[in-house]
Amino acid sequence: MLRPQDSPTRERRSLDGLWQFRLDPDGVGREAGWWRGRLQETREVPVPASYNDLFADAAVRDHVGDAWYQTTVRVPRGWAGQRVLLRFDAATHRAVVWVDDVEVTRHEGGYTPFEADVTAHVRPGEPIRVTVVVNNELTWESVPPGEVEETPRGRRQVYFHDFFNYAGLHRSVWLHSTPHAHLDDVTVVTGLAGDSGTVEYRVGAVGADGLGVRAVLRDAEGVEVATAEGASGVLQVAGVHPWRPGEGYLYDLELSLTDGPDLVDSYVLPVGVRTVEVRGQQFLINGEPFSFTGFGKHEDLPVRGKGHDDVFLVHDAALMRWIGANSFRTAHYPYAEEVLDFADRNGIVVIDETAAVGQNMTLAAFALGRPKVPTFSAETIGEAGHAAHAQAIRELVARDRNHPSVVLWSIANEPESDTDEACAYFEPLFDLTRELDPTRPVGFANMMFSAYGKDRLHRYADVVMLNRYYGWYRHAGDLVAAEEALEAELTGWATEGKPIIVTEYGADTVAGLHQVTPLPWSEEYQVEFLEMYHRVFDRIDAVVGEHVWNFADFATGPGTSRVDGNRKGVFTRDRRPKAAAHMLRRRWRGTGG
Ligand code: BDP
Repeated sequence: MLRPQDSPTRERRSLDGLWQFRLDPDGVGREAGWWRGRLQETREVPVPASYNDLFADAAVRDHVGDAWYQTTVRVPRGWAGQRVLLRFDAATHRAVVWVDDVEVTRHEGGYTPFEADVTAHVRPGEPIRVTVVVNNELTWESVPPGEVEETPRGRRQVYFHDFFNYAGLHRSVWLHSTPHAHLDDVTVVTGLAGDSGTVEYRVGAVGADGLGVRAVLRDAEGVEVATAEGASGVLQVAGVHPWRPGEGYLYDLELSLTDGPDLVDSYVLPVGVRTVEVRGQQFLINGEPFSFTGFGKHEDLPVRGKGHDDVFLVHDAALMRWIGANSFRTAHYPYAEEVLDFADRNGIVVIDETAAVGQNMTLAAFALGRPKVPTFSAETIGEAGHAAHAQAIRELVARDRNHPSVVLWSIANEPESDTDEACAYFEPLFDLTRELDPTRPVGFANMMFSAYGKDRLHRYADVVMLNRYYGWYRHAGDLVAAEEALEAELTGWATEGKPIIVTEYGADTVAGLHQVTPLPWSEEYQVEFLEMYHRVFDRIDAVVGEHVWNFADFATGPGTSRVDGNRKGVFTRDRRPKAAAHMLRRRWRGTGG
């Protein structure tokens, strides 16, 4: 599936804006066929956005079940004779889509795109009614997992991860056109040898029997640097300008489907020429050791929830540059593609994560005070959950494999990782990821309960990724004991011969809370906590990455350990710096101020 784009042969029309919206708390709309006509008793909601925080109404915020969206759009008159597609960049967590009275597609998984060929159901120049039912329920079969409880007060969603279950149409919706004979897939793999580069490409095409494929690579000035013919090939780039951290140099790969002298279809893919490799305990980008500085982030904003927003895309990146962050992890789900495009153009390094979070029932029992159930079993995360996880990996890799900014796949966050069941569950998922993309290392973020000596999954991973909270969930307020424990554990991990990225370390901090003697929740404690980690990191060569948890405060479900959400942000939710931001800036930029 190629993204919508305007090219000499393709056009797109955005469906973003205000849509009609109706919650379906009793779950009657599917039976009643609400897509068959104008949706009744609606209010307007913006797309893209989560619906939860738009109306000061707990029934909307905490809704469990179906939510209906509807809009109309006129198919451009000029699209006669073209294929017409309806594309959703995401619908969280699943959706069914109708064009007028016809179901055109359904999709499971809240953070990857899907589309339907609607050519047979539209007439160029005429309007269509687009109806979508978006369902936000998390179950043992979904990624992430959850459980819907029936209570006397209605249905309640329980989930095992630490961020609010925002739902809705979080990303853009498009109507777009392609020719009938068309390119439908492209993969590039890049290489570097001295000052020459290679761009290996492979395209898929439909209805293209007897047609030719031509590939033209242009540099950032638009100068043609290499050409090739055929559905696959290797372009040689003499005097290559590599993509590198801090400098997002991109070429354009123009792919054309041709019929003799005639252009049938055309698609342009930005390409960064770079290599990634794990060698010993180093993480190499373009053959040079790379150290990750930055954050685990979230897609999370006041009012918008997880709705993608270009304003905060630009602002967050500016704050990351200000502080000296060279990278981030898409905790805990694939982010909007606009975010990766921006990272590509700006040389920001990305650890790309699936939505597999909360697969740890020991942690859930501890955090939610629930009886412990097995994580991986026929009654909990079983075959269906595993299949959904595999599909989530397939869709993530298919969507993001051509982004130079993405250097590492994270296939899960803090899963159970110390049991036979976890090994049986994860080994095939690591294999699958490598089969889908042999060019990037693969890992998962390990949780403290499976500390060094206990974890059994790291043997499948190329990089050790650790989320650690010594000084917070353990040894809270005692940074001396925390420092000893952290160093002892990291020293153990360092003997594994793999690079270590500390993918989370952080302390909840209420902005404006100050203490003379640093105590948890104060700005001073956050500073001293992070400084303690840095002392330890600097003593262990295998540590090649530090990602503070979190870039900004973010919304969570209710709970006694959260005050208006998770406060481990180095910035507040509205992006004001806490004292730790200035400390990190001194460390990461080496500016002394
Ligand atoms: C880790 C999780 C992250 C949480 C964080 C925390 O990976 O999602 O928000 O801890 O507790 O367990 O702040």
